[in-house]
Formats: sequence, C-alpha cells, structure tokens
Amino acid sequence: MALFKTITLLCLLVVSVLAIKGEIRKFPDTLSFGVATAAYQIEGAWNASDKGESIWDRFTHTTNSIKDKSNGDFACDSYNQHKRDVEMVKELGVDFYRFSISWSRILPNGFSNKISQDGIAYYDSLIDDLLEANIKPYITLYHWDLPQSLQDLGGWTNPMMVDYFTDFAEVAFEAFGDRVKTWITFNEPWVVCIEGYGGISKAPALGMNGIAEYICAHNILKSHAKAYHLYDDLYRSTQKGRIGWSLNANWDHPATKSPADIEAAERAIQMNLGWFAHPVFSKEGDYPQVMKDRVARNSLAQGYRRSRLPEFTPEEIAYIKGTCDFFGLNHYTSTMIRSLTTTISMEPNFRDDVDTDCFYDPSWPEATSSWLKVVPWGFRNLLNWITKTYNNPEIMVFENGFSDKNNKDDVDRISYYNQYLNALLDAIEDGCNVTAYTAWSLMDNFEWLQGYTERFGLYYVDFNDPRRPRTPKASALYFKSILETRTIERNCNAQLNRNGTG
Ligand code: GBE
Repeated sequence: MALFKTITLLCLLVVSVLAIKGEIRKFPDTLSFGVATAAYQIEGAWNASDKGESIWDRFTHTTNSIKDKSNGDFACDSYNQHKRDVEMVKELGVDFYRFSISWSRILPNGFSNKISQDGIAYYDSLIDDLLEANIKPYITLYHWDLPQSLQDLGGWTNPMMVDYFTDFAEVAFEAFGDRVKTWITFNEPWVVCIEGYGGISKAPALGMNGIAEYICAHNILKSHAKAYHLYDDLYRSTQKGRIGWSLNANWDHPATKSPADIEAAERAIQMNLGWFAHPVFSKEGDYPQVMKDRVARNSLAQGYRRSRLPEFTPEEIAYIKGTCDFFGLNHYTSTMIRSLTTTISMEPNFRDDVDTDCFYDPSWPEATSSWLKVVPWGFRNLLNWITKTYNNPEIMVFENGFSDKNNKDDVDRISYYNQYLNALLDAIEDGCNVTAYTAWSLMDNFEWLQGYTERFGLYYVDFNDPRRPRTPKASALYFKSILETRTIERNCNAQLNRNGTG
C-alpha cells in the first residue's frame, strides 16, 4: 500500500515537528500494545456451517431493540475476511491482537459433546496467520454471545453454567493453547449482569433488577475461578500461558470535597469494580464489606428474608481468591459522584443499593456514545486506585477508545488517544505496573444496542458495501506512528486546536 506508506511518513514528519514544539515521552519497553475486537461485533456468518444460535442472534432477530434495526448477521464479515484483518493488525505494528471466540461457533449446542470442526478451523487459521505476522493472539472466551440453548436453561442464573463454561474453556485450551498464551475468561461481567440480567440493554434483557444481576455475578465469579483452576492444574505447566479476566470501570470522582461525597465515590467504585475485583484481588477475598452491608440492609427493609446478594462459603472465597494472573481493565470514561439520602424503595434495584447520584461534568468533551466523556486524568486516578487498593497488581488495559459518527479524518479520536496515553504514562510514572494497552477497536463494528451508528474503529468499515472494505482512518496512522517510535508527544490536542482542526 503505497498510499499507506506515504501517509505514514507524513505522520512521522508531523510527530517530528511536534517534537520540536512539545515534549516527546517514551513508553517503557515493558508496555506492549494491541487492538481488540469481539466475535459477535465483527464476524457475521451467524449461521455458517453448523454454528448454533447465540443470545445476540436471538435478541437482534426477535426484538426491536437495536437503534438502526440492524444485527450482526453480516457485521464486518470477518469470518470470511480474517486475512484482511490480520493485514491491518500487521500494518498498525501492534504486539498483540485481542479477539473473542464465538461459543456457539465451536460448540453449536453449547455443550462440549459436539465440537464444530469448521469453527475450530476458523480460529486455527486466524491464530496461525497472526503468529506468522509475529502478532500474539490474546483470546477472550466470553464476550457476551452465550449459546441460546444455555440461555434457555437460565443462562448465568443457572449454577450449572459453572461446569458448562469450564467445559467450553477446556475445549479452547485444548484446541488453541499450544499457540495462545494469554486468556481472558470474561469480558466485563458487570455489563453482562447489570445490563443483561438486571436491565434490558443487553441480551438476554431479563430485566430483573436488584435480583438477577447478583445471581449472574455469583455464577460468573465461580465460572471464572473454575476455568482458572482448570488451566492452572492441567494446562499451565505445558502451555505456559497466563489467564485472567477484564473488568470495566469508570473513575468515580467525588463531586465535592465533602466527606459524604468522598465516601460515596469510594462506595461506587467498590460496588461496581470491587464487586468483581475484591473477591479475586483483595487479601480477604469475598464481596466488598460495604456491598454486603448495603444489599443486606436494603433487602431486609424490603421484606426479603435474606440478602439479595448471595453468600459464598469460606471454601468458595478461598477458591476464587487469586484467580487472575493480571488485572485486566477496560476503561473509557469517568463519572462525578454525589452522596444521596434516599428512602429505600420497595422495588429492589442495584442503583438504590449503591445509593449515589452520578452525573457527567458538563465541561467534559463528548463522544458520540452518550456515556463517553473525555476525562484523561480519571484514567490516571483509576490506575492509581487499583494499584493502591489491590497491592500493586500487574495491570493490562484491554480496552480504551472513543466513538464518533462517520469520520475518517478523526482528529477527536487522535486527541482522545493522545490524552489517555499520556495519562497512562503519568500513572506508570506514579508507580503503576501497567504492561499492556489495547485500543478499542481495530475497526468499526456492530456496537450492540447502537447498531452501526457509533464507530470506535481505527479502520473505517463501509457497511453499505457488501464487500465491507476497510480503510485506515487518520487515527490508524497516528496509532501506527506511536507504535513505530514507542513515543508520544505530550499534548497533540493543543496542536490540533491551534491548527483549527481539533
Ligand atoms: C465495551 O464496553 C465493550 O467491551 C465493547 O464490546 C464495546 O463495543 C465497547 O465497550 C464500546 O461500547 O447510562 O451510564 O448507565 C453505561 C464498554 C453503559 C463499557 C457503556 C457500560 C460502556 C460499560 C450506561 N456503559 N460499557 S449508563
């Protein structure tokens, strides 16, 4: 691609000019870079060969929930175009590519008695092409696309899922573990449970607020731990890989310096991130104390005979503790938190259990996604909070990114990455042990409820063209130049603004 090379050279030139104008900062050699995607968001081929139906197939086909009435039937057509995907990943010059496996593509009915040879062959080929290009494959086992057959049995509210998930994980370790050395069991269990079980904005849209999300999380924690122990007991010594999961978290910032707001912000982080992180990363294990107290208090006031938050046995607490080789983090944005003094409503609700008022500071720059504001210092604070709270774990950032509507000359995305990568460097200088940074996403894709109306890609995908051509956006070239030099200018935003393009 001659054009690509020319533009790259131009970008490097811009960076050098900036070097003269502003400070250039170097990334440590211990930090590796990647890009990420997820199966349902890119693959398409929803019923190719013997693939089974997933909850996202069912949800998009049978509800009216997706903003542009679209679905992932065809998506980016990566099932047929993964060679092009690998080419792009290679062009960017990243160290690793994080993608997810579609459970129902390799186990069509959800169970491990029947393994799809075509499903395995697809991921085999993707993995081999990546390795050939000298890019490490990082696999997410569960990025939200449960086989519908398992949903029919209750999905994550069914304790049997612990075994079914572990079976699925074992099939993946057996098939791919000779070549894949980084495993992520679950992507954002908070989103799975809060949005899919408590709420209705992700499949299966159960909407049993205050009840189902806690059961879901309980079973996912056990599923994760069991898959971890399986890897640890049977595969680690020969395959020599690492395994963890990836938790989503905002930075929750106290709206004022009042002790009540400071306490509320801490409670918000504990009951969102800590819900999943405390059982695994804290010294004591189990759910955070503040969470156990709050949910129990509200449950009793609402007339329940026990807390809506299930309890772990001491054996389970010990079994779950320590089941991550790294702290996987997906981070995009921040929230302001104020304390509330609500009277307890009789309808159970996770947000009432947390009992804080969240809002966005109106001064924060916006993305297209309503929940995404540009707050780079929040990233630095969050990394420091994790480092302090969980005794300095190795942190791998598995997602970070910015959405817009339809822009190939995406200066706002460049500015976002510049600011967030600077914040990451600040955190490393503060002493945080961050070893991976991942941009979401390699390319525009199916953005769940938002369909194709919000774009996160470094590569532009033309969803009106049946061939789904991909073209690098300005941000792809910017990312590439960062990877080539392993440096970043301190403030490209000011530069963009000065040029009147930001
Ligand atoms: C990730 O989640 C996903 O892993 C990825 O699949 C997705 O494409 C990408 O982000 C971009 O969205 O009104 O504040 O309560 C908050 C990102 C919803 C984490 C959205 C939940 C972002 C956490 C809604 N957020 N999400 S509200």
